[in-house]
Order: sequence, then structure tokens, then C-alpha cells
Amino acid sequence: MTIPLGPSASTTRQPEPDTGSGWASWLIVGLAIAAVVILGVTLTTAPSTNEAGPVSTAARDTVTQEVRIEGMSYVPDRIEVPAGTHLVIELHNDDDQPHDLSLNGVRTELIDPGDSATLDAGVVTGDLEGWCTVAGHRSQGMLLDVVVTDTSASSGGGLGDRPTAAVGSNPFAEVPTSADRLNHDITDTVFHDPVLPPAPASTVHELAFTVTEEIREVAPGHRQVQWLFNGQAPGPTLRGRAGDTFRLTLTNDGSMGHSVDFHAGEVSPDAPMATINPGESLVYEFVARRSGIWMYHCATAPMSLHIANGMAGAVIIDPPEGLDEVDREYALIAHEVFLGPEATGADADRVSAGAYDLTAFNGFPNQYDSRPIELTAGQRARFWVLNVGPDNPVSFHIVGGIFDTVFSEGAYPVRNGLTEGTGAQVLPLLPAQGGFVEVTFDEPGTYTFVNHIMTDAEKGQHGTIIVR
Ligand SMILES: [Cu+2]
Repeated sequence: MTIPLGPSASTTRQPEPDTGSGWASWLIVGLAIAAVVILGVTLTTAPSTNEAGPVSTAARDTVTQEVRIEGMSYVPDRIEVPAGTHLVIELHNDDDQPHDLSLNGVRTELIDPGDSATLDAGVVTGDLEGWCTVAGHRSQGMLLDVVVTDTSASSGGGLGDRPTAAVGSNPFAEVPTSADRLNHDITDTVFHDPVLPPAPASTVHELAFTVTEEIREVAPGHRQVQWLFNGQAPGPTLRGRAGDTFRLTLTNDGSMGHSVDFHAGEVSPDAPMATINPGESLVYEFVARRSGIWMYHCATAPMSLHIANGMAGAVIIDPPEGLDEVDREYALIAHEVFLGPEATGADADRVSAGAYDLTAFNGFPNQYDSRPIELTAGQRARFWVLNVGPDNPVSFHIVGGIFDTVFSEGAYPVRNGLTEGTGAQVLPLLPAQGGFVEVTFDEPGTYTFVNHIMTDAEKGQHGTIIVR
């Protein structure tokens, strides 16, 4: 590295006028040269105290490294440099959604697809770990390791900071107990009416979904950001008939990329399921040719986190001939609940580890214990159930009831159970599976519906049906 030099000798060698004063003139010139030499030596031996500071003594070279972003990865994802290197990273985003890079205490702006950014990481004196700060990307492994090849200079610790699966007690929230949940007086703004209206008469459904990120009460006494379709988590339940067209405009009013994937339609995913940036919209059109209850969800990575934050819902498609007559229909969307910080919502590491805190039907644990479903003895009810996970199975059961009709994933495992003297006790559903059960309650009483995976019923997938 070049250190600033003192004045060059040429600037000191001014021609002296020949005044005839002899030795006195030469003495002055000699003193001047000596002063300049002393000054020059002082400047060249004082770099460690000038403003260049340690850079001037420790830094070897500036290394500019190109890094491309592909999918959820930096390529390369490991950079080796000698200790003391001044590292500059040129980033180019080849992915279809925005990313950034945080490294050594500095961060790029969000880099849109196709764009580039430069990050000056400063002087590297030890191993470092960089990551993408977009929600969930770090926990999905979007990491960049900077490793010093001169290990004596390594401060260590950087690579030891990889996020680890967080299980056990939740550092972000006090998880409401069963008593807290059963005694909770649910508010109108949180309550999700389980009653399912019939399909609208139209055969073309012009719809709009707006994505927002808003703070909501997700469990008794705990508020956090949720990512919402039309202000709801789960998103709105859509209903139509086989053959209907759904034309939906998705608008992203959030702060990060989002998208939607409708299982009810058969379309090439490339365009309609693309992640759109904040402020953007797309139109997603499909014909629902097949009856059943179909999941939709945000398809932006990591999907587990987008679903855990609320971005999933149901499309119910009736068969062309319609369904059997019932007195009441209900829709229950089953899912896990991950309590996280108020400002950021579900914690990506806990979601990735499957460390859910609670479970729920329709967004809020135990809400139908607070406000039971009410029926009259002899009424026949159809319960549509969809499991949106993100991860866990559901074994839907009603205590005191037997299902004489079960529809699941395109088939009737049980139909006419009453006349045939058979029935089913559960509707089993893996994530993204759905179906319905039909049941008649002959006697008044307090029935409960549960996920018969009992520890999940105890975490909130539990509700009450009052039959009068
Ligand atoms: Cu999303």
C-alpha cells in the first residue's frame, strides 16, 4: 500500500538568487534541506496514526468478488481471503424475487430480480457470515461464508453463529395455557364464522386478493404480524361449481414478495404463481373442473413461513349435480400456530424446526370453545375440513358423533353409512388434503370436535358443538 509522502525534493530546490552573500546563503539552503528531510521522515513513519488507521498497516489488498444470487443461494457461498483483505462484493440477483446481503455490519438495499448492488464489507480480520435479511431466507440457508485463510488472524465465532433449530420454550412469547384459551372471550375482530354459505350463482368469479402484513391477535394475549389475503388468516373461503371460471387479481401491498397457488386449477405455474414484488399485481385465471375442497397458499419461499404467517385458504367446488341436502354447512381450516415477535411474526427458525406452539381451526386456537357452533337435535351438518399445515397431519373427529358420509380427496370412503350400518370415526388429512364429513346429532348435548392427534387437540384444535 502506498503511504502519503512528504513534499518532493523538487519543491525544495528553489533557485537561489546570487546575492553575493556567500556562506550565509548556503547555510540557509542547508537548514531548509535538513528541515524537509526531517519532515518527510516524520510523515512516512506515522501511518498508523493517520486517518487510514489500521488499514494502512494490516490490509493487504482490495479483493472484489462477484457473487450471484440463484434461487435461495449465493454463488459462490464461500469466499476465502487472507486476513486483512479489504473485501468488496459485487452482487447480482439472478433469482425471481428480491434479496439482499448483510455482512460484517453492513447491508445492501433490497436487490430486485435482474439488478446488482455493491457491498463494501471493509477489512476482513476473521471469519464472517453473511445472510439475506428477507424473512425466512437465512433459515433456509441463504448464507455467505467469508473465511480467512490466515487462521492466526481468525476471530472465530462467525461460522458458529449459524441459526440452529429452536425448540423448547419460545423466546418470543409466553404460550397461553389451555385454561387461558378456554376462558378467553374472543372478540368479533378475531372470531372467524365457520358457517359456509352456498356457492354464488355466477359461473365466472371475478375476485381480488390484496396481500397485506398486519399485526393481529393470534392467540389469547399475543399479537404479531400476519401475512394476509384480504385481511384474513386463513384467507377467504371461495366457493363455486365444477366448470366455473375463477379470475383473480392478486395485488401485493406487503413489504416483500408474495404469490398464490390454487390447487383447484390446472395451469402452468410459471406466470400465475410467480412471486410479485410489493406494489405489483397479476391476474390468475383457472377453470375449476373438479369438485372437492382445495388448498390455496402463497408459493413464495420459504412457503412454510408464508403459510405459517397466514397465507393459505380453501376453494370449495361443488360437483355439477350438487351435493346432498344438509341443514348446515361449516368450513374448518386446520393449521399450526407459531408465536413470534410482534413486529416480525412467526419465527423462521422455529417454523423450519417444526416448533409450533399451538394449533387452530380457522386462525385462532379454541375459538369455537369460546363461541360454540349451535345446532338443533336431528339437524344434519356437513363439516368441510382442509389441513393447510404447514406440516402436521389432522385426524378430524367429533366426540359423540359418527360420520355416515365421508368425502376425502376425490372419493367417498363412506357413503350412506346410516342405511348400510357403517360409518367413520375420523377424517384423516395430511397437509393440503381436504374433505367433508356429514353427521346428524340425534340427542341434545355438548359435543366436541377435535384433531384426534390428542396433543394437537390440547394445543387448540378443539371446539364445541352445542345441540339443543
Ligand atoms: Cu407470501
